[in-house]
Amino acid sequence: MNGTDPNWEALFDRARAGHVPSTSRLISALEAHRHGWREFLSKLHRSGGRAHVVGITGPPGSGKSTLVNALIRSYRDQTRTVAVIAVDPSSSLTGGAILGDRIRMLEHGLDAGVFVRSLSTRGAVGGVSRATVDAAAVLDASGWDIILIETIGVGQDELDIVGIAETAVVITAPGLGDDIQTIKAGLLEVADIHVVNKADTPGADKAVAELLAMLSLGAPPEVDGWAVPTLPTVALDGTGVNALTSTIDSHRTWLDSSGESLTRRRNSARARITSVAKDLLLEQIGDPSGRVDLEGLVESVVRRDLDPQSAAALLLAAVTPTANFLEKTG
Ligand SMILES: Nc1nc2c(ncn2[C@@H]2O[C@H](COP(=O)(O)OP(=O)(O)OP(=O)(O)O)[C@@H](O)[C@H]2O)c(=O)[nH]1
Ligand SMILES: [Mg+2]
Repeated sequence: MNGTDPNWEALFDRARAGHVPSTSRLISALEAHRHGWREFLSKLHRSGGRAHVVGITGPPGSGKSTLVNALIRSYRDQTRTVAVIAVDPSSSLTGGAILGDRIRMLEHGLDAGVFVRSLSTRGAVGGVSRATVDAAAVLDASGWDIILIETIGVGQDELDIVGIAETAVVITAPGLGDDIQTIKAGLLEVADIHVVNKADTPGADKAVAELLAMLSLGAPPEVDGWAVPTLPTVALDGTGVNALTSTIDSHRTWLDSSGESLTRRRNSARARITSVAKDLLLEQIGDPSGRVDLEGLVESVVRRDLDPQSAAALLLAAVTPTANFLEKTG
């Protein structure tokens, strides 16, 4: 792009035709907030809503990357296209993830039906959850059938990412120290499907039993007709992976037929609108050339001529009535 503005339309046309480098460039340009990103995102929204977005979440070393690899194979056998967003693999405690991504890319690298992209929590303007939503929007609008988002799911930002997925698959495995306890309570609640990976290793039966016991104590295992299943897999050799893809499909069918899909889309639209609105306000407030005399308000509050609550109200009043956020920040 030679430092000039990205040609969003041309890139998008090529991305939709399946040109992977253009898809990569669009994701990078959005991540870096290159000129015109906001208008492009607005347009993308109209072309989206077809892909099945699936979150793959679990503690470090549970086998997420290996399972993603096996899922890719299963989906490709069904001639469906798969795009993967691996969130912050560099934060891995096991250290093997980046290598895993490389291997995955090598293995599927010549297959035009597979796209793999890593996003780091460092470097994404506005945070990794925003970068992930934007990347998923590009992939969805470009016509990918399945979008897998791999994340460790530890921090709040990552729980937000799980919320982006229509189907949340939570993985655990025996032998991860505290075993089942390594799944955070928050993750248990968001799981649509539980996977106990490494079913070939000792302790797998115990891990499944513990998980079932924990599920019967915590979140209700059945929500409006969807009984959250627990599936054993061996990601290394693909055992149980076809059963997993068909369970993921069943979940999508249930989402659509129960009306839960609409509820989730509403919730995510609501969260997205308010989060973007907050970003827009913060940009306006921080704009040094703006109408807002933030430093003047600061001095008044320090002198106690004004209290912070009133100053904040004055700030918002100065920002909102005349602001054209879309024009200003494009
Ligand atoms: N025995 C056995 N080992 C597995 C299985 N799946 C993955 N592993 C191994 O477990 C280790 C971790 O697998 P990864 O796929 O990198 O796990 P991850 O959850 O992506 O790990 P991070 O990205 O570091 O959080 C690797 O050595 C894998 O070979 C399995 O089904 N059985
Ligand atoms: Mg990994």
